[in-house]
Parts: sequence; structure tokens; C-alpha cells
Amino acid sequence: MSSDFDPIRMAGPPAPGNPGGGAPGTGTPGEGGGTGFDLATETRVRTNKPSLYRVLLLNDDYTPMEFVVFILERFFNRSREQATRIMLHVHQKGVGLCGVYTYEVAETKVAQVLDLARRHEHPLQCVMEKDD
Ligand code: TYC
Repeated sequence: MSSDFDPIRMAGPPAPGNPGGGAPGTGTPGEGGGTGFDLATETRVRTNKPSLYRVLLLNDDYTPMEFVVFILERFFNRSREQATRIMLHVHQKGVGLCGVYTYEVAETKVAQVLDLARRHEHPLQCVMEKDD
């Protein structure tokens, strides 16, 4: 669904003493009657899609089913019906897929699950793995 064409401004954040953020010495005031700021207009086409990661829930004998359903609703935006189906799958098969995300999003969701489980003293385990 994401567009492959993603224009990226080549200039980084302004460096100290170089408010335009371009190459030093090119932002001379008066040049072209402009403002003295470089305006980088170069673009490149992003051809590499970001790697994706599966976030998985693992079964255990102690975490309440309702807590797992709640986790799936809250952190993985699942309906109650979807959450119940995924929870039962994990319960029966030992592992199940919560969702697929970019690295930082997956990492955050794993941390949120583990944190809430720990705070409720449930042994629920959640892991991420590369989706290749
Ligand atoms: N097996 C747990 C029970 O019987 C329920 C459970 C489901 C636990 C999914 C963890 O990821 C899990 N209470």
C-alpha cells in the first residue's frame, strides 16, 4: 500500500552557523537575491522496503485467557472476535501471530506486552522474529 516514491530532502538539519543546512559556504546571502538559506530540492526514489517483523505470543499454563484477549485488543487493535480466535490458537498450538510490523513498532509492542504482563504478574511471553 505504501508508495515507492518518497522524496527525501537531502539537506540535514541546520548545522551551527549554517542555517540552511546545506554544504558550508554555499548559502551566501545575496546569491541570486535569495535569503541566504540553501533550499535542497534533490530527491531520490526509495527502492528498499523496510524489513517486517512478526510479533508472536507464546502459550503458558497460567496467564488468564481473558488477559491475553485484552492484550490483543489493546496492543494489536484486534476485535474481540479476532482476539479470542488468536488466543485460542496460541492456547492450542503453543504460538500464534499477533501482527506484522516494522522493527521499531514490533519492538515497542513486545515491550508493552511484557511490561503489562509483568505488572499483572503473568508469565506471558511475547517475541518478535524477522518476517522473510
Ligand atoms: N493457556 C492459558 C490458559 O489456559 C491461556 C493462554 C493463551 C496463555 C494464550 C497464554 O499466549 C497465551 N489459561
